[in-house]
Amino acid sequence: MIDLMIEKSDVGDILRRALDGERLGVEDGVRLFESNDVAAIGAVANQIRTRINGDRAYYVINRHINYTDICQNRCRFCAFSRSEGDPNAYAMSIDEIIHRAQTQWQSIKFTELHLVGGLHPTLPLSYYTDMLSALNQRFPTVHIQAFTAVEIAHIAKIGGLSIKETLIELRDAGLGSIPGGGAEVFSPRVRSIVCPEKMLGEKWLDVMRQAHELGIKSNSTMLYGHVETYRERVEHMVALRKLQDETGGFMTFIPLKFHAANTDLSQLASPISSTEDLKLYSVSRLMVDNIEHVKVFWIMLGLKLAQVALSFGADDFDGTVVEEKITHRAGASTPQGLTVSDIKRLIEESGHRPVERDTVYNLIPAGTP
Ligand code: V47
Ligand code: SF4
Repeated sequence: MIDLMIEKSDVGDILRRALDGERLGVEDGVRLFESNDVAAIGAVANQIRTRINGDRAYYVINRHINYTDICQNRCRFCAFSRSEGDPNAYAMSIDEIIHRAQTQWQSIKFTELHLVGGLHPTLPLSYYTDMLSALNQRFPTVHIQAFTAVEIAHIAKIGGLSIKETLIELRDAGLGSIPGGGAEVFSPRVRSIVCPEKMLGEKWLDVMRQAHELGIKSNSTMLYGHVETYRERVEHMVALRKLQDETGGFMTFIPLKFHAANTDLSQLASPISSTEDLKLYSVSRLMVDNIEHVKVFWIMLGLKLAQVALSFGADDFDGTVVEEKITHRAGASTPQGLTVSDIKRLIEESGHRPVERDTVYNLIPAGTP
């Protein structure tokens, strides 16, 4: 069946090479995006996904906390951030962060805390290290995934330390791994339009390189569906793949679908169809051949399409999340969180086997409290 699909496809030559384990180039990726044969591209991506991860679809019991929405970058695609002095802006105290996690802990024993916030102009380095130490002390068994590469570069500047020194301070205070945000699209053209104040893509890659060299694993992302071209998407993926060849420190690649409501780009962005979304998951699986997992963050893609994406290259459904502000302020209609039984049901309905993992993809045997 798959052979017939490949034979008939306008990108059959590329799909055959991908299936044979050959690395694809930028021109191949661009042609895949230009093709309308999502069925054949998806079938091959699914075959490769199954080779790597079998019929497993991973999930994690986690709790997101967006500790502050005050941000000096004010990216044009971001509906979450506010300026300092805005009466609606917030910055949580360490006690408040602990309290939020604690409230959740009473009903569900999460294995991961996921902390992402804005670039606060004045909070000192000790705020971040104290936050990690306090969480680590209160929840010693929980993995703390915190601070995007952009936040880490900002914390370094605030603390007057190098990136390496900052990473060591954060690690010693309890940082387990780094989320994938802040990558957006590496192209300087795209960044100058959608996030002119944000650090360059090269800097993002450099922070990740240094983290990986210290043994701190991370995720990687690409924010798609705004002004980027197919080529810029593919070049972004190839840049991640190149760093992964060097360090092996990326655990997962997460395409993040742009939500336009309440952002400065609401007029500019062209809406992305579900077919295009699925193609993007499939092309990701084919291009980023050395990152083991492709995650569908159900909050951003929507539950039903996230289920389908598990057959188009994705193998990870992320988690229970509980509270999410970044996409919801930009118009997401998904719930803020899911129960474990909801996640398992959604994965099973999609024809896959739900497997609980911890943040760094150790499998958690069923029935573990
Ligand atoms: O860098 C901001 C994205 C990221 C919008 O590692 C938006 O598992 C869509 O780091 N529409 C921050 N996306 C969140 C982040 C993250 C999210 C999910 C999973 C993981 C992980 C990390 O959120 C930002 C940006 O790329 N973002 N605004 C928006 N309007
Ligand atoms: Fe700030 Fe992150 Fe929003 Fe950009 S995406 S404005 S860095 S919170």
